[in-house]
Amino acid sequence: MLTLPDLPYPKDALEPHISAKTLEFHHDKHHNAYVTKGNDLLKGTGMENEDVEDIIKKIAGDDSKSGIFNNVAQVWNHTFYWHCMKKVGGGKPTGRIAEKIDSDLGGYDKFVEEFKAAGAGQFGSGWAWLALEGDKLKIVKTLNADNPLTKGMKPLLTVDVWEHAYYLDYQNRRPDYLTTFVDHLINWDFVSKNLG
Ligand code: MN3
Repeated sequence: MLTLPDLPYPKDALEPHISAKTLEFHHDKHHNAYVTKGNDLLKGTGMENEDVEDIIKKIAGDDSKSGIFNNVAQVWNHTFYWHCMKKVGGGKPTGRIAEKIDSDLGGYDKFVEEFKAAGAGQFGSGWAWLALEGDKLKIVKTLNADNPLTKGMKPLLTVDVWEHAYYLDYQNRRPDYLTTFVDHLINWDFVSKNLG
């Protein structure tokens, strides 16, 4: 059973970077639609009560279940994405995540460059991620609903680069949205928690 979680902050908390209007559409309409559609499609499959991450890993790549996968993965991705942002976030992190970024990715500036390039370079709809592959940080981009769980990686941070995530505020300027995300929105406390 998929559920729509509340946003972890008020709808206007991320203004002026992401408007309340965007969050209203993105959470109340888009995320909610994935929950509704996903639950409809899960009915009668025997997977109704399974853990969302388990379903994603189990049916990834199965063409006969792509409709279920797309909706279930989009539910997980969005719930994760909301927590990746906070009011007055962004900028250079500290602590173990900062040390890992230095050792695995060549430093914060390099992370920024590669993460933004992944988001800007994802043709069409998708997501850019910071993930752990084994013990190493990796920046990856995924198409549509796909996420790093399907490749055995552990997601630490994501940015939604579907147009619905930024079009009301940035129109076609996806690179500006990505720059704002990195400079003002990333919730490094959440990323650090995911790193463990
Ligand atoms: Mn979205």
